[in-house]
Amino acid sequence: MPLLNILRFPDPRLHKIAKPVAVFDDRLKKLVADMAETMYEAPGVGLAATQVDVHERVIVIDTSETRDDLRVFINPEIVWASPDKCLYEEGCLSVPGVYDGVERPSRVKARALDVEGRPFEVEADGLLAVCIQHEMDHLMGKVFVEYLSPLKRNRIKQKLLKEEREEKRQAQKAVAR
Ligand code: K1U
Ligand code: ZN
Repeated sequence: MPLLNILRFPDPRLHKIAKPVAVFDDRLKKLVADMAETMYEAPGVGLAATQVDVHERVIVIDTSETRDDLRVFINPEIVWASPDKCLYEEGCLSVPGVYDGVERPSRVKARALDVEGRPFEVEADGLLAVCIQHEMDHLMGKVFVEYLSPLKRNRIKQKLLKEEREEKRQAQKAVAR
């Protein structure tokens, strides 16, 4: 199965709002399988369809240490969030090499459909709660750096643009050889 290309901040496509999934067919199963493979290979603990330029409400998450507990959330909603917050050092596959603290509700209850269209609910805390909220932000076109100060965000943007220019330069050099 092919690995999918992960969009990098500040790509404007990361700010598109995802639409609900309406059809639960083999195309959706293939998208989920490709997203899971891409997340495991990256490696990451989550991936939202927005990050692979598919603007539908699909998330994959595996926060287990053994990397064998894939969770798939189609059309997820947060139905309850705790009033207590926690600060977690977040990362993002679309913002490689950058980790920073984000404060979010420490526990959430999410409702979603599985890949067959069956509804389920999950109550989450710890990394799973952080990850569900982080991935659901992606579906709304929000990247975690938007919680940081404009100064930090701009520094991250310039750093990633510089890295992208350097990668393109190296690729052109390799073609010219
Ligand atoms: O959405 C993404 O880009 C995935 C992101 C999820 C996430 C991680 C940490 C806090 C909030 C959200 C990542 O997976 S970043 C990579 C990462 O944290 C990790 C990778 C391998 C093992 C353990 C963690
Ligand atoms: Zn992310």
